[in-house]
Amino acid sequence: MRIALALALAVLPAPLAAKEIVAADYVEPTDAYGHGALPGGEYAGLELRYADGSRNILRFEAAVFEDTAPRLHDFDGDGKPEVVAVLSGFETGAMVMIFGHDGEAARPLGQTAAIGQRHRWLAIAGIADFDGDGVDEIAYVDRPHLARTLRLVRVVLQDGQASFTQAASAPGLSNHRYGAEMIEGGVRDCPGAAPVIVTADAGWREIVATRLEAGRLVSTSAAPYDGPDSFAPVMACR
Ligand SMILES: [Ca+2]
Ligand SMILES: [Ca+2]
Repeated sequence: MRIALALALAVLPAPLAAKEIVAADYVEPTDAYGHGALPGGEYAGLELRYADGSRNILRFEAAVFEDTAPRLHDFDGDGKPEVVAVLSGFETGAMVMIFGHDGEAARPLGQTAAIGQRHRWLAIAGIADFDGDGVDEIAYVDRPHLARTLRLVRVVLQDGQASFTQAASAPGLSNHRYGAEMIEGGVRDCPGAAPVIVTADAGWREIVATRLEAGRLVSTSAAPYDGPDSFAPVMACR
């Protein structure tokens, strides 16, 4: 049995080397989805650019990218980044999706469950290892204008597949005002300190710092909210 398996593997073609992603951008702005929560923030395509100078564009049927910018992050520690984007299905609303290059093509490696309803969005705050266990989490606000729930999702990337499990969640937080062009706040990741998610409270009166402690999200008020610029001192490393 073992010998047969070895022979079968021997005749497979050698895998092509995965292309190294060096940049990503949303392209082809569209109003096909017509949500408008993020002005100018709905796109038909995600362009990936590679170290060898080549590029390609990924598109989906009945879905658009709805986000400010894709993020490069290395989830499996091989030194090469994957790409994190927000895709909104016309019927299902937003989901977090991770992309990589498998040697033959760029493709989705996995995605979170969609929110489940058209024109329901999520805004990513940042990506870090919030509890220091060596597995990275993505922090995002689920429906920043409605549910206003911060979610931390653990991402395991193995054998080219990304799997997602919710690590923690906390209500009463937001990082996007309906109709604003930017996601506000983010993740403060300073040397020698656990990463902190920085958002507003649900009513946009305060800036709130949230940490993962013993598996729970713990929030503290950091400063009054007084416009997008008021996040800067809270985001800075001290
Ligand atoms: Ca990687
Ligand atoms: Ca972690």
